[in-house]
Amino acid sequence: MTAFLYPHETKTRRIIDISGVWKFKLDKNNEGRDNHWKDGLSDTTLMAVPASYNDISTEKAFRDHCGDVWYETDFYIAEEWQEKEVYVRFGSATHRAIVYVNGQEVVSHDGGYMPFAGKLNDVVKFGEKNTMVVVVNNELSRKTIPCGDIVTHANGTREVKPFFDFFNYAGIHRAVKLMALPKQRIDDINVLTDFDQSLGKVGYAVSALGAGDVSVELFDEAGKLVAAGEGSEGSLTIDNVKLWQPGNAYLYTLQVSLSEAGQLQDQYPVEVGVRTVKVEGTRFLINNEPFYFKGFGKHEDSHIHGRGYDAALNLRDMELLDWIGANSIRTSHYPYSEEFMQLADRKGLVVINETPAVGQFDVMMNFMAAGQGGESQSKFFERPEVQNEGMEAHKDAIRELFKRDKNHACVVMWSLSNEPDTSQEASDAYFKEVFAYARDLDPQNRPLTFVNFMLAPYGKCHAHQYADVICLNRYYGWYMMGGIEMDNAGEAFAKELAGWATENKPVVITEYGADTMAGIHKLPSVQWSEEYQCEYLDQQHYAFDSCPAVVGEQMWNFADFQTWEGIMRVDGNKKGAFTRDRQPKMSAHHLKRRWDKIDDFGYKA
Ligand code: GCB
Repeated sequence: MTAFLYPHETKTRRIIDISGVWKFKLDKNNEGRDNHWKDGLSDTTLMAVPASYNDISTEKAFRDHCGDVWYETDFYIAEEWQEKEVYVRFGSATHRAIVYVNGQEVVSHDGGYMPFAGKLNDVVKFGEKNTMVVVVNNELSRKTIPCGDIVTHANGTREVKPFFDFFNYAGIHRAVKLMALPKQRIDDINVLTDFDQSLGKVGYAVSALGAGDVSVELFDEAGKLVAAGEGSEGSLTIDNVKLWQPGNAYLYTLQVSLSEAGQLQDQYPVEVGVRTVKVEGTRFLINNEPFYFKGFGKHEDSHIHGRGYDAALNLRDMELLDWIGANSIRTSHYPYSEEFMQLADRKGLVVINETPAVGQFDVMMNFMAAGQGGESQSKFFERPEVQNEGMEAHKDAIRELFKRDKNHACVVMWSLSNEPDTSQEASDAYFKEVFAYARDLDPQNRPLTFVNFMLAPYGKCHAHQYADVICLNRYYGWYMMGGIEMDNAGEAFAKELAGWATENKPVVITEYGADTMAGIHKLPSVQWSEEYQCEYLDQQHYAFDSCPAVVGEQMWNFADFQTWEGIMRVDGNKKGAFTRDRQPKMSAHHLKRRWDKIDDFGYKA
């Protein structure tokens, strides 16, 4: 768990952020591992950490690199830290990394969106300069999560072909921190909240490394102590509880302490929003009230930074979500930074938290096939490599995501995969196992879902029976029935929804959208114009409003974002309500007018 508790400084924990500008080298000939680059790099250039490395250089070789890249930095560890356990912690490195300190491996990690930490005590020189070298690899296969392939061209160039519609940004995407932790320490904390009228309940379970007695104190936002308890498990009560509500967050702080013989060994705080989540029939209940999701599927994506963490961008996005009347997002198509999740808790933004399982459908340009429907050409889930190594990677991704994010009040549902090819019979056994695995992992037992695509419309999906909520990505009026046919898109969509409604489960439309170039205006409208995007939205909203089982609409996408280059994408996917630099298209104003009239309970004025 050392990596999974967020690196907060407390009375007992010291954190130093060593992000910045590091040395960098592309491994163009794939020779670094054999030639011991782990011991130190020569002929380097510079690279920002955190950031994707792809969009910083002017060379194509950087942007389109396939394989390893290497980073190096120097750091000191204070002599006083000798008494502590010292770690280096990466918020994420995409998609896998090995970290060497003074030439020795301290940690390796697979999976591009999760934290990991390596212990340094035995490899560092305290009080002196140490060198860290990190090799990061961006390759994808059918066995990795997310999925993709590598093709080798006639001239020998290797290319990563993602089975997904976003740029395969890579590098050290989140902050790198040194941590000095007590040897006897808090290792993991689970919270489970409930309430009965004005009485709030916070159940907790703490596990520790080493001996010690656990005690907890619960503080309100003003810093006033509202409850306290002893022991590693228990339940606290709060009089006149202030609930965590969508758009109106309230966060208590659970201060966990570990002491031995009256001496404090470790202390760690967890922010706790008191709320409940439940699915009942076709309703999605937050705090026992039906909730209506309004918002977007997003990406962590911006100019120059790529997928690198950007605090200013995250705040701007929160402002825009608030302005437009959104109450929710999906972390399409991978877990977002821990800092983003903290902001969502703070702002009352409801989150469908998605694993990086995307591209479980091995057709290039599969977004076209996915949107248009028809017969699947893919045999993805029949492949032994998918059923074995792929399944294991998927389970790892689920387990790590749940571990990292389980205590966030903002998380109301887990999405286990985006658009897997569930039109195949073989997907049934696969998802039966994946859902069974995930069921036991969340202490809060939140609803589980995956996101269904158009190749498995109502009546043809082999996995929805395992999901608590039906999530649908649909493009009626764009990939199908586009142009002059768009006038009938709403009716066609409504017809499919009427089928799903018979499942007696809530339905959330997790994607619907039309590519739109900001600044193109056409009367009458044509595809790609701002007018068309607004008319398209009207068709979709007509369908949603016709179906009482629909409890949410998350437009694709919040903002324009970068994709692989190709004949279908003009400098990226342009389905944003906002441009990539976060300015509104006409559709943003259009959505705002609708969403301002729909409250969080779905009441449409
Ligand atoms: C989808 C995918 C998303 C794509 C989108 C599109 O179904 O889930 O990743 O970007 O369609 O715009 O085609």
